[in-house]
Amino acid sequence: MPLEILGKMYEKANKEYYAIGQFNFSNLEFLQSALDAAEEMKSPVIVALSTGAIKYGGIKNLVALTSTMADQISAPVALHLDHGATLDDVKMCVDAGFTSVMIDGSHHSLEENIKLTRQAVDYAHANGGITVEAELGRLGGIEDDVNVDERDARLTDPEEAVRFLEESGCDALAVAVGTSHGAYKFKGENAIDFDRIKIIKEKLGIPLVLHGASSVDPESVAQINEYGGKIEGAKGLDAESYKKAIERGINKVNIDTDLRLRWTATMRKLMVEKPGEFDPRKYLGPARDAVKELIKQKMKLLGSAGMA
Ligand code: PH4
Ligand code: ZN
Repeated sequence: MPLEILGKMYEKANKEYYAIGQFNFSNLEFLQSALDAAEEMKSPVIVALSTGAIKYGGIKNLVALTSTMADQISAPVALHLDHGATLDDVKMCVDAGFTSVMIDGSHHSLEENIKLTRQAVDYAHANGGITVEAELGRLGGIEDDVNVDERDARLTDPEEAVRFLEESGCDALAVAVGTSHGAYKFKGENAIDFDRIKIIKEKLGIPLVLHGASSVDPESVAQINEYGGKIEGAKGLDAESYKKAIERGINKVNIDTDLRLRWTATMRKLMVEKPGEFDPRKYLGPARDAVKELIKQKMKLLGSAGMA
């Protein structure tokens, strides 16, 4: 199928309370993993490029690859810009054929964030009805905060979110509820403000997005360390947290770190076990398969399997 507008994929997910996985990529193999998983699981899928990934692979190459590959499968695929920082980022991706963009104005004041998001929405909607995700609040662990006022100042404020939606016109909102990017999310138990998700969903009704949602699978971390790596104190979301977040209204779950960890674990093991191997296909292939299996498990967990 041709690349699908993400807003269309959201309609069913929002109504039926399941989430679609966003899987970041910057090369052929990660893209193959995500699309093959989607086809096998009959799941919608979002593949995403950050500005860093675009710089790495080249926008024309990556868009051509994605749309050519999406054309050959029947599962719906959306191509999304992750954490666009400027209006120029958004325009570049809309013009290049992305079907969803994120404008991340969360580091600006509320007024500036609204203004920037409104400009992104006007451009994206006028040029192909492209879906726009915005972000309100700051990502980051909440257990580290000593004081509740400080914590609340960083997490997404439900009343502010109502004003933000009315004035920016965004289609989906990334909420700050205690998750963070990378492999070191929590020191102790998962500390996510699930009630906040529910309150925001009730007030807004639009698809909500959970960034920093990797599980940081202990098996991958252990395998990396066993074969010469050094990753200490890594921790991510447990399966129960996915369930609770999705029940309360999360419709898009961003996963990148988990794919990187599984990839690295597979490669490290192969490099050690087969020191004479120098055909890249012999180690890139198994890493690609391992990432595909991981994505299939995620699709089941998120409830998107069987929804294509
Ligand atoms: N993301 C991924 C951001 C990747 O610049 P970059 O290519 O490294 O950016 O938006 C997530 O929310 C992923 O969360 P995770 O780290 O928990 O997988
Ligand atoms: Zn993110």
